[in-house]
Parts: sequence; structure tokens; C-alpha cells
Amino acid sequence: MTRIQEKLVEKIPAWRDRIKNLAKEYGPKVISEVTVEQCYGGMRGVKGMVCDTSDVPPDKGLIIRGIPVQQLAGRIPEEILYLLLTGELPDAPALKDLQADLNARAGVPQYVWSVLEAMPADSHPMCMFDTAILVMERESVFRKRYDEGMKKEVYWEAALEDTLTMVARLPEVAAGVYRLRYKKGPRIPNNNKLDWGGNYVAMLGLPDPKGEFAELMRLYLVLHSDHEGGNVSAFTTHTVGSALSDAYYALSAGLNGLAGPLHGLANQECLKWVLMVREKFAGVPTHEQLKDFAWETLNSGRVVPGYGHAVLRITDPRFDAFRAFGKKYMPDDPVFQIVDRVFEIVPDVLKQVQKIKDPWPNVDAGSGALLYHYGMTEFDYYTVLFAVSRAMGVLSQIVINRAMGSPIVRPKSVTTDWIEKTARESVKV
Ligand code: NMX
Ligand code: MLT
Repeated sequence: MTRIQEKLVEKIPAWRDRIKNLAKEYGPKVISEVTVEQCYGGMRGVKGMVCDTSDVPPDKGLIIRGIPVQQLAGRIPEEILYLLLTGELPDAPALKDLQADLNARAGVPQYVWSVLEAMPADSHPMCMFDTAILVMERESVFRKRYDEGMKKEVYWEAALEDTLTMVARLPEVAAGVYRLRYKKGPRIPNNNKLDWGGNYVAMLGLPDPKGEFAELMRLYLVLHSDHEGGNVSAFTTHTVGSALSDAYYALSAGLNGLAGPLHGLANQECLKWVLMVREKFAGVPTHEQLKDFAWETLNSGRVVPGYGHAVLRITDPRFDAFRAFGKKYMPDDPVFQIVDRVFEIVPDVLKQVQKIKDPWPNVDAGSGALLYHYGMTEFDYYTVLFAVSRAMGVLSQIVINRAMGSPIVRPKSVTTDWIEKTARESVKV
């Protein structure tokens, strides 16, 4: 047994007991109400699901297993994966063990490349990435063992198998997509002497003489790893997984949601917007020019990408971490300077639009400029990086949910007739 398996075997019984006792003691207690507005408003703020891997208080931002993300910025992604799954950071032997396990599982089968190579040359990198995950579904240990009659108590073990195999392979798949889609030459093989993030950078094949790009990538993979349970990618992964579709189906579904411009694709949209600014003003614009451009975007009915959030009501601490990286390594880069100037101007513009609840930057507002600095200029690839990282969180949530015996997701929907009648009656009372 690996250390991560041992740790979960040790912890799961207590987690199960805790939930069982909570449900027994407080089952009927009301903890959230639903308004008509929320029914039509994407269920914003409705507390109707559980996620123990992370939490996002609106005034604090991401907290992974009790640790604010700011305090995790110097960690490597493998440590975060261990933390997400077990609730603890690994000690040195546990980390080494996890890295060895991931290395042993690495290696993308040839049939995946054959499928990707057969796709139209203009396929979106996210579509290629998600297709690769779905194609590997035939290797699901969960599906095989389910077909053999696996008991519910051990579902999580099979889900963990699928999780670790996918996590081990995703950097190679993602780097392969990059090299194929942008005609960068042959794939660069996996190097099992490197850490997960460093290996990903090496397989992308971009020059990194000082190791700064690898440092950025580790940070990137840590910061995007999880964002509680209700965001589109996590919620979709959870819902699909709750039908006991295996983790390959569930992850691919969730990442298809990440590919939307209001979710993870906002990072490509954001850099596109920043480059448009650079072109229009032939460099870094003045504050006045930028203010006008932001209004132009809003008045044309478009969103300012990278700004606003469904939950957060402060500057996203993940944005702060990227900004600090930019200030340290590329303060004179005009693209980074534009991002910084946007941060000085856009919140005040958005504050003047009454309907916008959060005028502050989210995680996508700054990351693209940093990637661009290190030569990754193909911005429609950026969401794939987000996806490699987010896989750690949503797959960990699947393992935990299978361990907790979470049932199939099936909230009750109502009709507009029903809402109308119920709301009117409640006013009469
Ligand atoms: N620019 C323009 N309008 C905005 C923005 C923005 N940045 N943010 C919110 N609004 C609008 C929003 O479109 C909605 O308008 P309408 O009622 O006409 O549809 C109104 O303000 C109220 O929205 P909120 O309640 O403030 O935000 P909501 O929770 O619905 O949506 C986002 C959250 C993140 C989808 C929204 O802020 C947005 O579209 N931001 C830009 C895209 C983006 O950066 N997405 C990335 C999110 C992070 N991620 O990686 O997933
Ligand atoms: C995320 O990281 O998933 C985004 O910030 C979106 C969200 O939490 O709703």
C-alpha cells in the first residue's frame, strides 16, 4: 500500500462517522433558504452541497483543507494533491512515495495520440485535452471493478486508482496537445527525474534557462487546483460522478465546463483583451485611455474578462499571488504592466455598474501575462493549464465523495407556474 492509501484508510472511518452522526443528530435542521431570485439566479449562495477539500469565504478567498492559499504558494502541486485528498500536507517520505507512484503510472498510451492526431487541425486545445481523457476511459479501474461487483465501501479505492493514473498522465497529454496543435515538433518524452510541474514544463519544450517558467508553472498548478464544490467544473464533475460514472467520464465532463468563457476560458479571453489594449494604444495606455476602453467593452455588451466573481467579494488572493510573481520577475514587461494598470482602473469602473456584485480581479486576470512573458503566446491553450491543475481538486472531491457514499445528485426543480403560485401565496399569508 502507498502512503496516501494508508493515510486514507486511517482517516476515512472517522470522516464517515462524523457525517453519520451529524445527519443523525441534526438531520432536519434548516441551514439555508432559497429565494425566488436564487432559483433564477444560478442558485447563487444556496448552501445545498458539501465539499471538504476546500472552502471559499467571500471575504477571504480560497482555503484548502484549512490552509489559506497564500500560505501554499511556495509548495509544489504534488503536496497540494496529497493535502486535498487526505487533509494533511505530506512529510518528506510521503511526498517521495506519491511522486514515485505518479512516475510509475505515467506514460500516455499510443491510441490517445492516434485519436488526437486524427482530430481536425483547428480543434480547440481544450476539446483535444478533454477528448484524450474520455478516450482513456477504457482503462478505468472503477468501471472494471464495478462490473465485477465491487462493494460500496471500497468504491473510493478504485476512484483513487483512476485519479492517480489520470493525474500522472495529464501533463504529458497536455504537453502533447500543445506540441501537436501548434506544430512545435515531436513530443518530448516524460522525464521521471523531474517533479510533476517541472516535467510538464520540460515536455512543453519552451526555453527556460533560469528555471523561472517552471517556478511559475508550479505556482500556477497550485493556485488553480481547487475552488470549493459549486463552481461549474467541480459541480459538473461531482454530478456526473454521483451517477457512478467513473472518474474519466466525470473529469472530462467537468473540464468541458471549464472551457466556457465565464469560467476557465476567461484566462484566454483576458489576455486577448490585454493584447487588444496594447495594440490599440501602441503600448501601455494612460489611465484615462484604459478607463475609456473598459467602458467601451461594457457598453458593447461584453464582460471585462478576469473581473467579477460569483462568490468572492475581494481581490482574489490567487490574483495577488500572480501579481507578486510578475512584480518580482517581469516588472518592465509591457504586457504585465498593462495587467497591473487594468487592476488600478477597472475595479473603479465596475463599481459604477450597479448590477456587478464583485468589481475585483479573479484568478484569470493576471496569469496569461506571465505565461506570455515566458514565450507561451498561444493563449487559447491557457485553459488546458488550468484544467491540468483543476483535475487535482475535482478528482480528489470524487474520491472523498465515493468514500462518504454520497448519493446520486438530484435536486428538485420547479416550474415557473409553481414559483408564481407559491410566491403569491406566501405574500398573502
Ligand atoms: N464585466 C461586465 N459585466 C459583468 C462582469 C464583468 N467582469 N461581472 C459581472 N458582470 C455582470 C454580469 O454579466 C451580470 O449581468 P446580467 O445581469 O446582465 O447578466 C451582472 O453583472 C451580475 O453578475 P454578478 O452577480 O456580479 O456575477 P455572476 O455571479 O453572475 O457571474 C462571473 C460571475 C465570474 C461569471 C462574472 O463576474 C463574469 O462574467 N466575469 C467575467 C468573466 C470571468 O472573468 N470569468 C472567470 C471567473 C473565474 N474562473 O476562472 O472561473
Ligand atoms: C474557479 O476557480 O473555479 C473560479 O474562480 C470560479 C468559481 O469559483 O466560481
